Amino acid sequence: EAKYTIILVRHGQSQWNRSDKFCGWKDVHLSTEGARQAEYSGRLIRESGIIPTVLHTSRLTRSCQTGNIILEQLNRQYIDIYRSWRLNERHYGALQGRFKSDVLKEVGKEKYMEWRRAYEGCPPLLEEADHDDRYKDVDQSELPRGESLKMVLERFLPYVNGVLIPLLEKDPSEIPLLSVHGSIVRALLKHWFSISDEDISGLNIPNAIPLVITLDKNFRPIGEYRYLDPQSAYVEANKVAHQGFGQT
Ligand code: DG2
Repeated sequence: EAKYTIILVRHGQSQWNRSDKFCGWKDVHLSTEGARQAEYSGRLIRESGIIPTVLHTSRLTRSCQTGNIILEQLNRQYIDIYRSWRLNERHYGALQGRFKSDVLKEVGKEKYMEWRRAYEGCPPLLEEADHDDRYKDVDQSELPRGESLKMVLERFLPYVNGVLIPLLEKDPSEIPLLSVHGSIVRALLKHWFSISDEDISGLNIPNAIPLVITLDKNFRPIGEYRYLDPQSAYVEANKVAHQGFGQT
């Protein structure tokens, strides 16, 4: 029996998604198209009738902007917002700021895909973590210098078990909206839907198409997750998969 409903969305197109650059923890804003996508996302949520009552987002501007635009569309800007570095995108290490096509040319398809999509694929690390005021509440030794999806899952689960789930247990009628990043959505789906290490590498998340998950009283998923616009989700996820490979 369904007890909890959660909405997940990857932010709209960022300026670096648009120019095909690795972004990770770099604080890049939405593109004009990304803001438009976020509006569409808000409309989809409104039309679904599944109206979020609390927003969870990262400490990166692109997911905060997306969450704000969605709440504006829903006329719900007053709801509580939780922000955490644990919901940040995967840290892309030394690849951050580089063009995907350049990295592909430099290291070849196998390594490129391993860094982008293998569960344990860790990009080359930065020498120093990003010491930024927005992370001043975080134990600095916990700040990543580059992460695999597995490492993302490990730093993200304390948030699920320590914040998201307790809030739902307190009030099961809450509908959390997670306005987050590609890797956070992949990590969450892997965790809840027990996707294998191998299969997760084929899963790509489109920008700004919300997906809905229902869970039973033990926080186990009921049925599949569903995109609110499955057709666009399919087309857009395919484009994500091909980033860096040019137009062919
Ligand atoms: C992208 C993902 O993350 O890139 O960090 O560049 O969701 O914040 O746009 P997001 C990035 P890929 O792993 O899809 O190459």
